[in-house]
Amino acid sequence: MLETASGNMHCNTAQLPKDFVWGFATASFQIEGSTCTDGRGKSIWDDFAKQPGKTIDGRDGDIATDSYKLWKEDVRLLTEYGVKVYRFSISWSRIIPLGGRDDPINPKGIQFYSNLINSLLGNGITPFVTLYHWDLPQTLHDRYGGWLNKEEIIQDYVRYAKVCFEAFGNRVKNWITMNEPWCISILGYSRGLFAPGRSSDRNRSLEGNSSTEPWIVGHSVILAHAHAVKMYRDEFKVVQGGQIGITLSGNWAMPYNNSPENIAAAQHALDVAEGWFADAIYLGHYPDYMKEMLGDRLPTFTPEEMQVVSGSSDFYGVNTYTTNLCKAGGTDESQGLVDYTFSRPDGTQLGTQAHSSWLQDYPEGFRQLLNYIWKRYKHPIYITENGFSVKNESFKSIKEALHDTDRVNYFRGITSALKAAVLDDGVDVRGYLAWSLLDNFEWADGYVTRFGVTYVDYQTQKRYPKDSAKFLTQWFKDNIQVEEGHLGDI
Ligand code: PNW
Repeated sequence: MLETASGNMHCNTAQLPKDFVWGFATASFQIEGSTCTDGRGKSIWDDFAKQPGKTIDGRDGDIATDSYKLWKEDVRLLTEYGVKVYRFSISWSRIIPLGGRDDPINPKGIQFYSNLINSLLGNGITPFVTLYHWDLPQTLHDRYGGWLNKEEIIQDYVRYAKVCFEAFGNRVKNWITMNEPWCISILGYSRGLFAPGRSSDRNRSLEGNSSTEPWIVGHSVILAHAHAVKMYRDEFKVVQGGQIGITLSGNWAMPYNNSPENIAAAQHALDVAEGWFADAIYLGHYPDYMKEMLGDRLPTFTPEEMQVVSGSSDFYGVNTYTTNLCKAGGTDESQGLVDYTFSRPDGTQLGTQAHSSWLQDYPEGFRQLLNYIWKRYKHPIYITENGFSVKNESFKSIKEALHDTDRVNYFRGITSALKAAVLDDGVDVRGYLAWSLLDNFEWADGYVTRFGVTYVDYQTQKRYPKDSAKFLTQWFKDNIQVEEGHLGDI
């Protein structure tokens, strides 16, 4: 009936298993707006985005896609697209405006997410909930330095997580503790591009130390994650029965050419981009290469801490967008002293260039990454983000932008690579979430860079499905087995 890339004609084996889930992802600060509504406290992104020069278009997150008000419209879109799951994040400072373990809980914040969750479930959509997608309560940063203060932040994060499990855990069965610790640490505390914007570069920031702070922050994030997971497993899992894990950034790294240095460089790039967190969490230690590179600037885990960290994720959540060609000899520790390029030795480009400078389309790298993660970490994989920003989409008319051919091509390549990884290579991928449901606040890029499968007209906040939304809807309809299959395993 259906034919796969490998030419398999059997109906069922040509499709992803019936419990494979797909949907879209968003994050609180990127879509909600209403930053001063119903008792929400400030996050570190509120004022950061307002400082001159922090976002490309000088715009902030005060309105975003207005989803705090328009969330029913978002759920309607999800229903129209026929998704099985939706990944969103909770704004910590809506739940606990001042953030800390002794600070009051905001019932209106709880109510907002509770309504959203009920509405999703009522429409047959399973929520995947991220607890932390970069919007640290401002107060915690001001009080004690936020992620720089391990002892304090662990306790405050664990209490916040507990409040969420108590309030939503009867209905939410899929928890993601953290989104992309690499970005939290490197972009926030080394390059200074993301809040809180700390860096050794004094043109960028009056405070910060790029050679020490990112590694301290990464360490705190791992420990806060691990303690929250321990608490979930000890106090909630038996009754609530959900799963909990972490989401890591994971672009594929490919040697620039066959030279031994560049082959080693590609592994070094993976050791820092993924291994920093994944080796600690799934394998029980930091990568040797990081210890070598950083010496005593890399914090160490006590045996008691490692006890909590090791095995602290039920699955591997991966956010992946592109592939980097890797050349040895760079000076950037956050990339493992590796230079990245998209230009092959013969001068050709790896793939189609996105609006984001760091992103080109290369689906074969996606398949290789999935194989690498599965073989090395041996945990079920959820792709928690994957997507493409079409070049100059913001400068096109709406009508033109809706025909997002480069994004459709991107998803066409990715979906076929996904199918090959699952069906031909045997990689245990359980779900796929595209980034993003909507065009939204793209952090330091402001609103210029668009990742949505739905166009948002920021003048009216009207939403318009792009061709890519239709493509994904149709593809997953065609490529996941249906329950009432004639060959069903009843
Ligand atoms: C992710 N890179 O960040 C984030 O989780 C989203 O909030 C964001 O909107 C999305 O990707 C698109 O940027 C990334 O340098 C940041 O490869 C940087 C990279 C990848 C993802």
